[in-house]
Amino acid sequence: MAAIHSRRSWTVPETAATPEGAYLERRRLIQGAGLAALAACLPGRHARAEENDPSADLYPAPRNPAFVLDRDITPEDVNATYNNFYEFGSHKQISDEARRLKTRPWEIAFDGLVEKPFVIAIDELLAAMPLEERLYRHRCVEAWSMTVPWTGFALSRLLERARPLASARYVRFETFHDPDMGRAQRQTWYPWPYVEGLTMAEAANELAFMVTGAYGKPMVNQFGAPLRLAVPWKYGFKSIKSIRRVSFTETRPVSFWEEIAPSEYGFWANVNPSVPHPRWSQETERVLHTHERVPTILFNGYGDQVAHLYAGMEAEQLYM
Ligand SMILES: Nc1nc2c(c(=O)[nH]1)N[C@H]1C(S)=C(S)[C@@H](COP(=O)(O)O)O[C@H]1N2
Ligand SMILES: [Mo]
Repeated sequence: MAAIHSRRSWTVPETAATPEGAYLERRRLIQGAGLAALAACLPGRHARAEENDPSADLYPAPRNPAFVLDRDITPEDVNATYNNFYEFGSHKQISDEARRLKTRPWEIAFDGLVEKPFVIAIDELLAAMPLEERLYRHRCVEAWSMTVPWTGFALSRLLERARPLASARYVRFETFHDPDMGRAQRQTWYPWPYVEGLTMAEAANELAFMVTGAYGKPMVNQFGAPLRLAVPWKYGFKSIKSIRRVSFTETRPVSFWEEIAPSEYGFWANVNPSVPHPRWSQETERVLHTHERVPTILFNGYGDQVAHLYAGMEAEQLYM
């Protein structure tokens, strides 16, 4: 991610930044002679996290055929070793560090404008929700993209359970704040914890998905276990990971990236190839596993489902 000009390498777009170079270099190394053994053990190492997961029996969940795609699924090992999760470091290779994320016990608090605030343990929530698999596109604001088989449940189901008041206009999500676990949270210049938000209408949209698993298993830590959001028509930073708190508010929440750089990362952040980021074009995206550049599509291809949410809102900065 890129934010403030005066700060180190993460100030440049992903396509020009060192992490991609480091990633390619690492894959070359792994593929190289003598290191084949390392490559062979990588998937196992990343799979280990979910072995003891108490929800493992819930997977795989049936695939919902309404959410299939025209693109190949990003291979799991590629996706699981190229992540944005700033709590564990401001680069893409955080998967090892993310093993420090302790996903049990894990409670999620519901508060703000609700009939009655409550806290629920993740396994109780999982038992109450009908899990399904959906193939989703994901477009990062840094202009790379991937395709993932997420497992989870519609955010609208969670809203039913939370019982927000009619006065609620926004839903605000908050990640953990624990600098012993997410050691990059010791970087005090970031406005921790990571926060994101949606309007109630966006949250109620069929596409808004609460993710609990990926690739037919409980999610590995680096994907944002045990509960993350997926709003595939918006830039990836809206899809907040490792959610601990869900609040209903009357005023618009200020999200993590909006707080850091409001002229670059807004509240709406809907994907639009014809609205450039202030420092780079959004016309194309790099497909994570093929390295191919392909055109970016308005609302990341989900316009039929979501364009109506923004009718008459031209005065808003809908696309950044
Ligand atoms: N808590 C938290 N959530 C987060 C982030 C983060 O740094 N912290 N990064 C966001 C960004 S910029 C992207 S592109 C996606 C990346 O998801 P992935 O690592 O599963 O590809 O997570 C989003 N959610
Ligand atoms: Mo992103």
